Amino acid sequence: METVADWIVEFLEKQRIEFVFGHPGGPVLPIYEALRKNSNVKHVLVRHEGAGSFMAEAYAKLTGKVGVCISTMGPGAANMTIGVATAMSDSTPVMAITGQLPLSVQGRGYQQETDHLSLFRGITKKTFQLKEGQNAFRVFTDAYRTAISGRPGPVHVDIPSDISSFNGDYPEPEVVPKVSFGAAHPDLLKGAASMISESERPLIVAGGGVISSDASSLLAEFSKKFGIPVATSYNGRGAIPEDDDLCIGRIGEYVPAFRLRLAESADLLIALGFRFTDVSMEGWKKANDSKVIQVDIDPSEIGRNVHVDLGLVGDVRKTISELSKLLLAEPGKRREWLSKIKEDREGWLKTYASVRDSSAQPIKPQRLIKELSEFTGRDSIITSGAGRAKMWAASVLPIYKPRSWIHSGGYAVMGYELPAAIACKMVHPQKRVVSVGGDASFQMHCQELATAVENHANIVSVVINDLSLGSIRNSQVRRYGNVLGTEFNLDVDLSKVAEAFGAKGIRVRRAEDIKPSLEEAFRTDKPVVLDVVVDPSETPTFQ
Ligand SMILES: Cc1ncc(C[n+]2csc(CCOP(=O)(O)OP(=O)(O)O)c2C)c(N)n1
Ligand SMILES: [Mg+2]
Repeated sequence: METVADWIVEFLEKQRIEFVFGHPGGPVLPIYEALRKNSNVKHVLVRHEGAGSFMAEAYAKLTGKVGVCISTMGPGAANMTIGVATAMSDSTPVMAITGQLPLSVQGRGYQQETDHLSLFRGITKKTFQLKEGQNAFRVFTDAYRTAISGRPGPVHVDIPSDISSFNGDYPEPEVVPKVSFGAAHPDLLKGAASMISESERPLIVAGGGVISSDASSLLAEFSKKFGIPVATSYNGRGAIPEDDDLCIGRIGEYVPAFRLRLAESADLLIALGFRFTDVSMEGWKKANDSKVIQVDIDPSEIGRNVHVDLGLVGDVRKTISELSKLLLAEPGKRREWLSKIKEDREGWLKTYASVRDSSAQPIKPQRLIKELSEFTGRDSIITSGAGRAKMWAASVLPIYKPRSWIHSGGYAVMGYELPAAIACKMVHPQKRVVSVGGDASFQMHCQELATAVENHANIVSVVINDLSLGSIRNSQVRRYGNVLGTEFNLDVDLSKVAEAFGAKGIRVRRAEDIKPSLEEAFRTDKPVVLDVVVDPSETPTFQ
């Protein structure tokens, strides 16, 4: 005999989930008791359930496993929604568990009673409530399977406290295999192969689907073998190293203009798990006579935002693998197109160099990012959330590997980067993990520095401090010529905030201090906040 809660924790252990991020209240205590007894699934006590849900989301993006967050009923559940919504935007497999009143007293308006299923319905693939002790294990398994199957995404499981503490005999938990899709249909693959062979200037646009289907190394091979360059979305960053000759870089908002002109001159776009969203399409238009092949695991995404000439429904990795069998390697064929890409990129780097190396006071964010990139190198994990600060990281801080750019993606949510970095550091304590965010964003979840200190998650949090909600302030000035509600009057010394939580804080004001401060940060045996006061007039718009 064991409780449903014991079984759930054993089930998570069986799926090799190492961390559960949560903050308890009365109705989830049976689950906490089960977690206490199991030393292989570690509970991470967060200061705010929103941060817990961000950590679960980042854990899933980093590891490809399911991220689990847990809260009490009512206010805890409401706080937890933000990371779940983030997961929904980015197709991240997350399981949000809420405690609930016992079934016998539901519907009587007890303290904190909330309809959790309605609360989570619009931000999950599916919501579940465990209503019977005897079959709870089946429903829970189904919820988990839903999160990882097909196009992954978040699920919510509501657990009344009388169910979590229900005693019974349940089958041993088993590993739940991912129900995945195969490659697209062979006839369509043949069509795609002939479109690619005929194309003179093809361009692969790689989205988050390349990362989540673990297709990155295959993509790099494919691109090289057939001479097809690659551009990415925010979520596709790391699908191919950004310094690869065949990589144009991220396209869409806030990128160097040459990338957009190159995308416009392609005669064939091969979209791989790429959704042609507004942010990826900003600043450029597909040429009228260019063709589009779109591969996606979700049929509803095909043709959703642009006209598609050939849609392939299937797993991206398996589809690339099958497609490469149908194509002839002709590395010399598109020499002109490929050398133009290289030249344009090198040309842009030269023009960008002057501001990147600037020692002006106040600090130019471009200089900060350049210095930072020398410390992050090829093997770090970078997290980021929203605002101008994230644009800098998303535009000019190079990313080289899949699952090393952990970003709030489609939801573009403030407050994400710090909790996300903590989760990543807990998984990879030996790697450098750096969060890059703005001052406003940092102040949304800076309380999690305490969680970082408690868990020895020695992240480096780089705050690009312009004493404002910079990106929104910019839009206000542009549209109305005035500002309201986008400037802070109080200059909070974030380095002192860090110290109060037991982390190290360094405030940086001069360009020449950036490097020594970073050296110190990466040497320190504690989480570090680098509060970098920057020139607020700089925006991440590039020539
Ligand atoms: C939770 C949340 N609230 C509001 C917004 C809207 N928003 C986007 S960027 C931004 C300002 C961010 O300021 P900061 O973090 O300091 O970055 P900056 O733009 O100044 O570099 C705001 C308010 C958001 N994306 N997420
Ligand atoms: Mg700011």
